[in-house]
This record gives sequence, structure tokens and C-alpha cells, in this order.
Amino acid sequence: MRLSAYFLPTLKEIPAEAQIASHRLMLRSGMIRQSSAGIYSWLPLGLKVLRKIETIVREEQDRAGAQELLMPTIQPAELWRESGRYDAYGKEMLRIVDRHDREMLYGPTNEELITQIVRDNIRSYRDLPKILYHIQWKFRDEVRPRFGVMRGREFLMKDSYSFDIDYEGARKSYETMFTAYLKTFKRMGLTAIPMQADPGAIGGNLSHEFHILAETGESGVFYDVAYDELAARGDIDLDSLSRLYAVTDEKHDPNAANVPPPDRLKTARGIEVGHIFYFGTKYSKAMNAVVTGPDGAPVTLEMGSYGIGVSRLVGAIIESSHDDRGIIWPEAVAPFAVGIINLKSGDSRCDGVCEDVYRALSDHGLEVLYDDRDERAGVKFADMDLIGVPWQLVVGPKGVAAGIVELKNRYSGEKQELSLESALARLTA
Ligand code: P5A
Repeated sequence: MRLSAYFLPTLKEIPAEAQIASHRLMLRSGMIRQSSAGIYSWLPLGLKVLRKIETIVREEQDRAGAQELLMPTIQPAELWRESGRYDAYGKEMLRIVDRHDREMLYGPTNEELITQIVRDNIRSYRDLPKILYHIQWKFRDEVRPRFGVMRGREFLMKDSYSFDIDYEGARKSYETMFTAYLKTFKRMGLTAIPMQADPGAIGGNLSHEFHILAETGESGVFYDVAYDELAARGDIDLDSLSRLYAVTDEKHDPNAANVPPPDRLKTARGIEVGHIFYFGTKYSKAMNAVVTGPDGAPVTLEMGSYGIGVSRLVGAIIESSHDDRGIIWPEAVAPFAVGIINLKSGDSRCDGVCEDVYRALSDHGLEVLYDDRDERAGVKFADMDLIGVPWQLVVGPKGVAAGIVELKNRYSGEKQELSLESALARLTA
């Protein structure tokens, strides 16, 4: 992409309405624009990152054996009356009436709809287990939408639903998702700590929230330092974790039997990027989701649901990876892999080298942002750092004369002068 042609409305001023770094940076770097409270448009740069995150989430769900489908955003009220949640959900649910006076709603989650689909289409235990998921916009009329996409009213969620014939199966599905979540967040360069959580409005009795540690996190978290030791060895699974103390503030009990001594108890702030629930027959019973079991008798399905805040993750990643100049994208979710800074646009030799490099890297399948604008070098450096492109190739008249370019790493800040060939070899390796 040539920056001169790209729709990237960056802001020089710090937006007054934004209280935390990720919100400020997403506005300043031209990733999003607010349309109403807690509702955003994703501009090209923001959408690129959102899609990368979505792709990682999708790949890990598929790898775990979950199957993607797509349910609508608008749902009928009667379905929610079956589960009893239509009234219980209260003001957070956006209620709509269609032209025939039918009550509809913009889905805040999909337990009811997926239960209906499975109930109507799966009859026998032989067709189980199943984990089904979709990545779809949700709406929750939050009392206090804030922090940009972190607590929006409209937000993108990946939600999976598991259907099993018995508790053992359901527990296995839960474990499968638990492990998939750890992999998913790791691929994005994040350390997400699973915390024993309260199931709240979704219901049930086994639940974990996945938290990324950040000072601006909305939740307080408490956990045993042994977690860090296990995580360093890659030894986290549901069993090892269940022996450790790791809870959010709602569940924190200083007198609980397994609370570690004060010097082993870490307290921090966390951003909830995922939440998983086992809730047994809560919805299947109310909605009569029953299959024929091995002995011919009817069995009420065992269910769980598993959410990831896809749009929230964009903010959460920035929150955990930025400096005072801008965003520092982990390579796996960076909107562009390489930025080219032409220090003297209009100079035929600089232009020539930049064009060659741009083509070579693009041909290699790398996403490249080429700053070909007629702007001061300072502006170009500042914008590339603000956007957070992981690798930056700086091409100037002096270097070009000597066959040399500068390669800068956004993460370490390290700069290296290299021949053009070595720089290309390094970037395409
Ligand atoms: C699990 C999947 C559920 O809704 N039903 C389907 C269950 N869980 S949850 O915890 O309520 O939401 C799942 C994840 O969605 C993100 N999230 C939000 N992101 C942005 N703005 C919001 N207002 C918002 N609300 C929830 C969180 O990451 C949460 O873990």
C-alpha cells in the first residue's frame, strides 16, 4: 500500500475523549472512528488488524475441531422467552419491533439460537459431540461504554457452543476450548491468565475468564506466583490450574483454603479477553434439546459456551504493547509487516530503490506500507512509529549512493545499516 493513496486519517492532537492509551492510539492512528457511544466504524488500518485477530481465532477453533457457522445478529424474542432470559436480560438487551409488530432483539449472545438449531437438527447421540462457533457482531447496551473498542456496545465476538451427551464429554469439550484459548492468545503475542470466574448471566458452575495483565484493566485479579512458573514451562492445563489460586476480584476470598501466603499472592489489573462456561443442561432443559441416547432413552444435552472478545483484543493488544510514540504490533497481528520510508520522495534514485524494494517485498507475499508522500522525514518517522509497523526500512539519498539502507525494529528500537540485498534477505527470511 502506498501511503499517498491510503485512507489513513491520522490525528496530531490527542483526542480529549479517550482516557486510555489504546483508545487514544486507535483514534490517532486512524484505525477507528466513533459513530455513536460505544459504536465504531473500522477504517482500513483498524479492519486489517481486526481481520488478522479473527483469522488466528478461527484457525485455532478449526484446529480444535470446532465447526464454523454463521447465525444472524437479529433474533426473535420468543426464543429468549423459552429460556427465560428475555425479561432477565433487562436494559442491556436492544429490543426491536418489526413492521408486523413482532418483538425482535439484536443478539447479545447466542445460547438460545444455537440450542434451537441443534435441537431441531440433531436427534441421536451418534451425531455428538459437536462444537459449533461463529464470529459475529453482538450488541449490549452497556451502561457505561468506554475505553473505545474495549467496552463497546456493538462488538465482535467469537462464540462457540459445545453439545455433549454427558458430563465427561462436556468436561472434555471445555478442556479442548481451554487449551485452544491459551494457544490463540499466545499466537497474538499475549500472555492470558485463566482465572476461576463467576458464570454470572450465562449461568453454570464451571467458568474461566482469560485475562491479559494491564494497568488499565477493568478487573482486579489475584493469583499464585506458581502460575508464572508453570506458564514459563508451558505446563498450564485445566488440572494444573485448578490446584492454583487464580481468581478475579468478585471471587477473591482472602480466607479461602488455597490462598497462597502474601509473598506468593500476586495482585494485578486484567483485561478480560475471553470467557468460557460449562452450564450443563441450563438451556437444553428449558428449551427441550433432547437426543436419543445409546439405550434408546432421551438424554438432555450437556452444554458449554466459549467467548472471545475479538474487537476488544485489538485494544487489549495495544494496551499491552505500546510506548509514548505509538503502537508496537506483535508481528502476528501487525497490519503491515514492513514499512518503507522514502526520505526524499521525488529524488529519482530514492524513488527507484523504494519502488524496487516495494515490489520485491510485495512479490514475496509481505504486506508493505510504502511512505511515498512528499513529507518531512520527521513526519514519516513519527507516523510509522505511531502505526507501529514492526520493521521499517529507511531509504535516503546518502545511503542510496553507497548502496545502503537502514533497517529499524519497532519493538527493540534497534537500527542497522545494511546493504539493500542483506536487508531484503533479512525481511524475506
Ligand atoms: C460465551 C460465548 C458470553 O457471552 N456466551 C457466548 C458467553 N460471555 S461473555 O463473557 O459475556 O462475553 C465473551 C467475551 O466478549 C467480550 N465482551 C466485550 N467486548 C467488547 N465490548 C463489550 N461490551 C463486551 N462484552 C463482552 C469479552 O472479551 C468477553 O470475555
